[in-house]
Amino acid sequence: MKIERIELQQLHMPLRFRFETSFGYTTIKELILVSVYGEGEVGHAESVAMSAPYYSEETTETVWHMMEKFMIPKLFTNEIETPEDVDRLFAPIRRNNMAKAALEGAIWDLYSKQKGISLAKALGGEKSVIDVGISIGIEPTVDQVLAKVERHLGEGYKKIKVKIKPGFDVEVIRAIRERFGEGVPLMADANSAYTMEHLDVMKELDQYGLMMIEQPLAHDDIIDHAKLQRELSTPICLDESIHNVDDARKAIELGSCGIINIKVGRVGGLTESKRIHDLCQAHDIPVWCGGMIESGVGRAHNIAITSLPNFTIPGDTAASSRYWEEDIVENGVELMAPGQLAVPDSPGIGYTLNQKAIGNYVIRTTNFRP
Ligand code: OSB
Ligand code: MG
Repeated sequence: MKIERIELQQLHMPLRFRFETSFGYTTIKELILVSVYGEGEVGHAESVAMSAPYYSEETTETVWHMMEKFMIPKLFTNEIETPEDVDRLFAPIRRNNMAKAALEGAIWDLYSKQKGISLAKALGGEKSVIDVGISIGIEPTVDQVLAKVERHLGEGYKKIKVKIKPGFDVEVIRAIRERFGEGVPLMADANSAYTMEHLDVMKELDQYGLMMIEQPLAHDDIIDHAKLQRELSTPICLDESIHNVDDARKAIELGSCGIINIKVGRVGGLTESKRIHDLCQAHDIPVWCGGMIESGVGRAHNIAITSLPNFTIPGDTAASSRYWEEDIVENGVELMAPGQLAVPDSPGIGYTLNQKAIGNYVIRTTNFRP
């Protein structure tokens, strides 16, 4: 694969609603759109890092810096035959997984376009349709959460995830169960807002038949999560704590979780996502694809990885129109049936960029050449 040009574009996309989690809120999503040009094709991906280092240590600015100073130069000075070569090339660079994943993902898209196959197929995915869920943020009142749950259940989403934090947890879950019943596939995501001191709250949550509790404890912990898991019958799902396949192996070995949330950006790319998927499959640990408030480009990548067989739990890839007035892919990523997205079978990510929309959101563009 000859890489002729790499374009980075920083976009600021206003969200249709304020998305609040236990670590902060987002009203404008900053992202870096990566376009890699080679042999008449172009591959795209986006960096999912947030504006500020509260979900992970990376930010929009650190991603740009790492790509410009260290990663793009490697791509221009080494032979690349497959996306796996990119994974190997970036391995000596410590962490900075979201920066790595954005470049590696664009090269996966380019590679599958050059081969004339879908990204899903290039990754080994076989599904043509995926079930998806939705992640509902922290709202000013429990009633406002209930209104959102009602709306999104009406759209057929197959999993309802609600964000919790100390003081906004049991009450929310109880209200959802009382109003919508035991049958709703429901889970809670704490984004590391609790410690073992909150064991009583966790045990209360354990009474509500949740599909899982996501990342209750520290972002860098797998030891306390193992202790907590032994106290609960609800599976723990790890998000922030898992950065690579070795983290996943250790968490499984320790019994720190029963489920893993795979986010392509958090684990450094599609190649590593596949490794984690395969390891979890071998250990009967189901996985699902998390979300980072992506544009349609990131959504398309999420759909492709979710087409792999051990993604048996609906992920957070909701429809574009939930987030954006206008997405940066033509027609947006929209539900084909209630709670379901189609896996495109056209080459690469299967979505065309909407250049006019990109023009409305872009605040910085730089081109790099060998
Ligand atoms: O923890 O899964 C998370 C958004 C930003 C950062 C972290 C998380 C999330 C979400 C949103 O839950 C998922 C989405 O709708 O994209
Ligand atoms: Mg999470």
